[in-house]
Amino acid sequence: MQFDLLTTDPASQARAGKLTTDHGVIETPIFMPVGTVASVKGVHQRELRQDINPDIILGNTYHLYLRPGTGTLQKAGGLHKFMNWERPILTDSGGFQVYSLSGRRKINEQGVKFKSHVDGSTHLFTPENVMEIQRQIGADIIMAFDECTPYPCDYRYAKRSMHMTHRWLDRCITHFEKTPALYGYEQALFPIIQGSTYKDLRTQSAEYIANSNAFGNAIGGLSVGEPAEEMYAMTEVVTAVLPEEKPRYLMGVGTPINILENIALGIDMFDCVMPTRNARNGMLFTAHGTINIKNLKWAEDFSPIDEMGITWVDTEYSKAYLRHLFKCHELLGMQIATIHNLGFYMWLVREARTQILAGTFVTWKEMMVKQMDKRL
Ligand code: PRF
Repeated sequence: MQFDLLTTDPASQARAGKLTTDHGVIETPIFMPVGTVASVKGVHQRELRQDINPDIILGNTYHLYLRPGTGTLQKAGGLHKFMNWERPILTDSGGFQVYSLSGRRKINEQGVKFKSHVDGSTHLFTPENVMEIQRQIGADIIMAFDECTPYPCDYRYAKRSMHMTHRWLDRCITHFEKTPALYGYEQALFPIIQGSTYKDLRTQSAEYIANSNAFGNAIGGLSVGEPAEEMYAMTEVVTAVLPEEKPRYLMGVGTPINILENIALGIDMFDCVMPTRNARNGMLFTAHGTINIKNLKWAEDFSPIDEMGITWVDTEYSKAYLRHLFKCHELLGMQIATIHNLGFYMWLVREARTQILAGTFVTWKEMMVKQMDKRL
C-alpha cells in the first residue's frame, strides 16, 4: 500500500493525494459511502460502480460480525467476494457502533461487553478479537478499536478514555502483526485519535497516534453533537501534529459544508451515513442547498430533480414525481434519492480535488459553502 501526496494548497491546508491498494487506487480527498451490512442501502453494486463510482466504500465490523458472521465471510473468500465489490473497502472497528448501543454495553480495560441488537445475545469485543474479525472480513483498511466519547464529556472521563484508547491501540498493533492476512492482499491498520473537545488531550492523542507509525491516521470522537466550530478547531489541532505524508481520515463526517471545511484543514478521507440515511427521509443535497422533497412546494414542480445532472436520476425524474414516490412510501423514491445524494457527495470531493490541483480551492470552497447553506 502506498500514499502519494501530490499537492498541498498554498492558500489552505487542503491536499490532493493518491492512495494505492491491492484493490485499486483511491484519489483523495475521498468520500466513502457507508455499506454497513455489506450493502450500500438501496443501491445495486452495479449502480454504485457505474453511476456513483466511489473509489472505496465502508463496512462495519459490528454488523458484519453479527450477520452474516465471520464464518460465512471466510467461506465466501472475504467481504469483497461476498458482496461482489472488487474495489477497496474500509471497515470500522465497532468502537463506535457498540457505543451507540447505550444501555446494552459495558466498557472496561479488557474491552466492551455488549448485547446484540439482533437477538439480545451477549458478546465481547477486545482489541485482539476485533483485529481477528477484521482480518476475516478482509477490508483493505481496518480500524483500531477505540472508545468514542460522547459530547459533552467531562475532562477527567475524556482523559481516562483517551489513555485507554491508546493502550487498546498498542494491543491492536501487537495482535495485528501476529495475525496474517487471509486472502492474499495487504491490509493496513489505522489508529484513531480521541480526546473529546480538549485541545491538550487532542494534541497528546495525535502525538501518540503519530508515534505508532501506522500507514494512515484517523480522527474519531468528532461530529458527535459539538458545534461545527469546535469540530474544526479540533481538526486543526491534530493536523498540526500528524505527519504530512500519511493519509488522514476524519470519521463520520459529515454535511457537505463540514467536508469542504475539513478538506481545507488537511483531511483526506471521510465517511458518513448522511447522504444515504437522509436520502431515505427525503432530504436531497445539492450545490445550491438542501431540499426536503416531501414539502408541498414540490408537488407540481416538474423540473428535473437537479439541473446539474451529476447522475442520470437527476434529469430522468422530476421533483414532483420523486415527491409523489415519497408520499406513497414507494421504495423507488428512496433509491432515486440515494443515488442522487451519493452522486452529489462524490462530485463534491472530486471537484474539491480538481480545484486543489488547479490552485483555486479556497475561492471555490467559499462560494460553495455560501451556496450550499440554504434550504430550497
Ligand atoms: N470511532 C470509530 N468510528 C467512528 C467514530 C469514532 O470516534 C466516529 C465519530 N464521529 C464515527 N465513526 N471507531
